[in-house]
Amino acid sequence: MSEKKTVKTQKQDHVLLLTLNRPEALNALNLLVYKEINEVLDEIEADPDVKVLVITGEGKAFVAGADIAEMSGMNPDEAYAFSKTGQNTFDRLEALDIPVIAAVNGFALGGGCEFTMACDFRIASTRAKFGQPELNLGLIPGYAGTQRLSRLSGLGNALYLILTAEMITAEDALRMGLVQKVVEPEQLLEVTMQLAHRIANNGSAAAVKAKRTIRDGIHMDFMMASDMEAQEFASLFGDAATQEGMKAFLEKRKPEW
Ligand code: CO8
Repeated sequence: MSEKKTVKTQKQDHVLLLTLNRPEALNALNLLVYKEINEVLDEIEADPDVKVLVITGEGKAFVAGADIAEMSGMNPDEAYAFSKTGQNTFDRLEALDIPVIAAVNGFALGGGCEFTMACDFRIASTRAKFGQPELNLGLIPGYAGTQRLSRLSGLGNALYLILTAEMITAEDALRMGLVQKVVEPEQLLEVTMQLAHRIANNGSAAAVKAKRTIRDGIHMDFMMASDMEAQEFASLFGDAATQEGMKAFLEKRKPEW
């Protein structure tokens, strides 16, 4: 991976760890950060050896939102373009073949909370804080937070968080279904990387198909989506790893992948 100013990457076996690295501004999202995240996504798409992406933040924030300093001078056309830059980047994360896990180390506010929601699931440190504080700035979420939050946490929680602009703890986020697991800060990366390695080593073709089937299916009618599932399920029977997975179970041994 090439050298970047606002993000760092580190590859461990088949897992790529992407660290947002602008701690002096609490990893706030500006155009350079988006450009560099997109460069990393280009590199991931060109490297079949990367099977899971983990994203975290340097310092006390995951991401404290869109960069308010950069945003404050924008006219409506520029604000629309900035919103679309964020939306397109997060849509790309969702559309990435491989699973993406957010390891939420600290503040995940506004665009930061929206960023975590575009990842496939979220593991949070007890220090993490979530919120959509845009109303405090006279704004509404602009990176599809109005849509993803209600899908992940339900309509009442989305309306509550966006209308009150309240900052909530990781435990509250867990209760709302916004995060899947809460761990002590010193365990965050260890636990998340273990999960990532487990997914990477567990028949990665199946992980890609599982993500795609769930992500595409949510936008479809139930009958069409379940038929797509049957087709994707069946297509794995041509895969050597699938045959090995079932054979190993019957032979009471671990699969050799
Ligand atoms: N943008 C730019 N700089 C930021 C941001 C941000 N979102 N958040 C923090 N910073 C900067 C601070 O200005 C400060 O810089 P400096 O040291 O130069 O003064 C530095 O980071 C450290 O921050 P604090 O001193 O404020 O740290 P605290 O620990 O006291 O407070 C908080 C931490 C509570 C997280 C506080 O920084 C805060 O409230 N930040 C803003 C949170 C926020 O409102 N986020 C939402 C932003 S809006 C948004 O995300 C909309 C997304 C959709 C955009 C659509 C495009 C148009």
